[in-house]
Amino acid sequence: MARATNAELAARFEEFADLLAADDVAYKPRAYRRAADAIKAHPAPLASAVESGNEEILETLEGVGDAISAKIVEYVETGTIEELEELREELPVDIVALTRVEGVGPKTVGTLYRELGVETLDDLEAAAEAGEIREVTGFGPKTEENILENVEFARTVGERQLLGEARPLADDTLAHLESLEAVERCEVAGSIRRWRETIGDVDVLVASEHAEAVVEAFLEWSAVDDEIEAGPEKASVRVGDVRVDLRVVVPDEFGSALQYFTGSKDHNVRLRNYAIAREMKLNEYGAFDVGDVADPDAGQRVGERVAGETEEGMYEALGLPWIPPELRENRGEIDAAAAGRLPELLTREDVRGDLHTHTDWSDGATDIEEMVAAAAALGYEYYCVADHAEGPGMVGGVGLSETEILEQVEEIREVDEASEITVLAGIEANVDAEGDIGLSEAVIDALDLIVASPHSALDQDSEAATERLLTAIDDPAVDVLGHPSGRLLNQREGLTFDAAELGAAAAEAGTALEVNANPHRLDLWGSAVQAAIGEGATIAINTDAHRPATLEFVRWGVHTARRGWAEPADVLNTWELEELRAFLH
Ligand code: DGT
Ligand code: CA
Ligand code: CA
Ligand code: ZN
Repeated sequence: MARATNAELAARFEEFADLLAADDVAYKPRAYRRAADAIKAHPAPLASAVESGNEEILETLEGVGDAISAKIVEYVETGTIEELEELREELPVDIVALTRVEGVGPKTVGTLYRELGVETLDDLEAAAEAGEIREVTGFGPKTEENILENVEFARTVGERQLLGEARPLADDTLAHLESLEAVERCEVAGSIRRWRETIGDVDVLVASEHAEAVVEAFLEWSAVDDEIEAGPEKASVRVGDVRVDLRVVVPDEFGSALQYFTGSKDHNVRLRNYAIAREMKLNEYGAFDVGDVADPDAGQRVGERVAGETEEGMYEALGLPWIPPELRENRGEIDAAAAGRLPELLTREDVRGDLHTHTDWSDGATDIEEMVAAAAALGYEYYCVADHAEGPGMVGGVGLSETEILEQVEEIREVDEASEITVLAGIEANVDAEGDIGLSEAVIDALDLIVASPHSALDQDSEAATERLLTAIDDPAVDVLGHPSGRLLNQREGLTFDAAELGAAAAEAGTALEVNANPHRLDLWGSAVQAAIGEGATIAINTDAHRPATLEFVRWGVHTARRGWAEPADVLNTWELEELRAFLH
């Protein structure tokens, strides 16, 4: 048995908490969830500590006492927790899948199991379709409708990893491989090289004359939890929840393999057809001139090999410039390359500031000064504090009242005076279901920048959502429409709309559309950014940071904007301060 990772341990306690909640047990679920959070956040593998007799470390975790620590030890030593097994027998429901349906929590799962025998997503869908759910006490037609709308989405999520989680792992994998003598070159491929917002698996490509030695060293890497499969030139392993595929090729074929395994599949299909029309043949082994070949399909290596060692060479063989991986989604990049009109994509160095960030005035972790100091350390020229205003979607006193906003503006002005960078006074207002932001003229006048974001009624239909967002875009007070869809990757689909329509309105109104760089959001996303800037819209790449460290989320935002073909001029926060000021309300 492979050693349990912290992620795996945490998942067990989350399941435990959900099953207890489904069983209507009080208090315990919350305790188990807290323990799961502490386990996840712990920097070193707890299982190794337990195995080497350092069980005391468990009790230092927040929310972990004798009982939970005994269960951790039990799981590490036996691979199961007896109490959890009993609970699973008592409640044989696929709690993880069922609770992925928006609006369905553990308690609902418990009720629907007891009343209707619902155990799986299929059972849930069947019960909703048969109209059985509305008959259960406490449920109604609205719940049933919700379930029918969201069950399909729940089926597709949960299987993919967030870019923000998988990319650091990919970077670690590269660092490990680069340290090996046998490795001449290595690169990530697949969706992670294209910076897709979610990742099915991590693909890694190595150039080496000694494939078996590379595979062996890969399998022995200490981060590997499980071997999935292995052969002489490739291997697949599991690291935490992520599958990593390694492929080793000879250096002479590295470029063609990299091009092939980067995808996307649609890009490759289009590129191969482009090649065929030019009497060329393209595959993972190279680019081949097949002009003089009777049957180009006779084998993989027919014709004269003209490229393959480098990826640039592969595109060059077709008369094309190299195409950045973020663009390889078959959204017009091959035609643009052929016409010499590829965008000059922005880079992180182009970003001069962050326009949507939080402090402990609302739900951030630290004060204004600390956030500003962190922004200055990143080399930013300007920085906007945009804490939450009170309003729809803000609960538990998180949002600031108008009086508090005006107080905060004064403090921001003081910090600005003392700071080497320009600090702008902003707010994150709430776009209500009708598109109104609910701020008085006095407050609007006192602020430099207003981000307006939807935080409530995120299950509106497309028509209502579009009208709502267009109203906010057209509001002269609004400078940036924050996380326009309100989606949470793997959790919530959010509002749906035609991004070109929003983009056209935003261009007209002089409102920027946000690419929220939080890896759980990435909202807007590549295709939406492309559609919006195609209509002349300006975007803003903001981290929505709630603590200094997450200002680094800008990395995910920049690559997401690149997936949307963004050039520096398309991005508000690459502009000089004076240009930015002229754009604001
Ligand atoms: P993922 O892992 O689901 O996030 O997406 P990808 O794009 O990483 O897909 P993956 O891991 O299945 O394969 C990596 C790349 O290899 C893919 O982007 C294109 C290439 N590839 C794999 N299988 C095929 C195939 O059957 N046909 C073509 N044209 N390309 C393929
Ligand atoms: Ca992949
Ligand atoms: Ca793969
Ligand atoms: Zn926010």
